[in-house]
Amino acid sequence: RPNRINSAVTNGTTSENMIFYRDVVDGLKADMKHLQSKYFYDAMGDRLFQRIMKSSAYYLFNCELEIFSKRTADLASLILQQDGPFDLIELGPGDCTKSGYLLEYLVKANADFTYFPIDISASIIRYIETELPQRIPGIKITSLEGEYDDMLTKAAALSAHRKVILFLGSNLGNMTPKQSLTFSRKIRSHLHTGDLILIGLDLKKDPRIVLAAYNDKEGITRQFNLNLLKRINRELKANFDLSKFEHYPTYDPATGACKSYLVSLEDQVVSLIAGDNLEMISFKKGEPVYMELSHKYTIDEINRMAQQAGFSIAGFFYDSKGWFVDAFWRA
Ligand code: AVJ
Repeated sequence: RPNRINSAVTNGTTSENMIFYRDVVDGLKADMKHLQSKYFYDAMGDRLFQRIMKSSAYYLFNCELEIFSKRTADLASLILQQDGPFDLIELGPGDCTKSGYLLEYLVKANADFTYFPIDISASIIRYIETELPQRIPGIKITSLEGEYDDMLTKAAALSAHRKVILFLGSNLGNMTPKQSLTFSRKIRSHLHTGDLILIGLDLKKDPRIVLAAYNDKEGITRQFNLNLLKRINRELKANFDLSKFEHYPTYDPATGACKSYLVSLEDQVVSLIAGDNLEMISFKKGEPVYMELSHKYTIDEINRMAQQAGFSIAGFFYDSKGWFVDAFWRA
């Protein structure tokens, strides 16, 4: 039976709602209106992201799945190079489709480890707790429901063994390169010399391929972005009219910044309510709301980040197209 550790503020309490409210209002009152993409993942957002991963345009998932399904033994051998029990901590595991290959391999190899999935989504954590033990009998799980930062601190406090961290799916790409470096240093501060992190990052490539991944023809990514307005309507008693905003993805091949916006199609005012607070936000016709960054890197940029965060490079795994990399960094 999996253990579970929760943080107080991610239990559906009012304080969680107030944090969401403050983040949304602060973001929408800023000069450059913005929302935080971590809020995409309510139950519907989880489902839409699942559909994005199955769409042919969103190559990131297929590339990394290829690495995990075809190079499982090589990934595992890097982890098993060092002796002794270890803790395998995954940030943002989703449904473990990719990491599942590695987990299953390690369990079958009788590796002595506990799996710590960290996710902000309660439905993801529940899914992992029920499904994973059936898929991989014998796996030891302690789930951590909450934000990466808080839960990583908890995991580090709980862990008495060497650590291997998985941070897959270009999840780090949601942070700016500067924030990513800060976050990498933070992870490093929780690790001991010799500990490993396996980090999945999307590589700079033909800009048309990148842009198409965030502009699928079925319009799932469009729905994925608009769904955050729906969530705000429901949870913060707002009155966004989804038909008055349009999904606008961009990619700058020079910086590697792939950004998506929702553009207001007319002058409009939207109201939000939390407790006794009422906020009115006005939008100009053509005004963008910055929704998400999905940053793309070169190998040199990835190596530089690793070094600046206090890691050495322990190995690279590419998909056959060379579009995506899973990089092992050693503390
Ligand atoms: C889950 C954050 C890696 O940025 O590529 C997919 C989310 N956004 N399509 C990404 C996403 C639009 C995805 N990450």
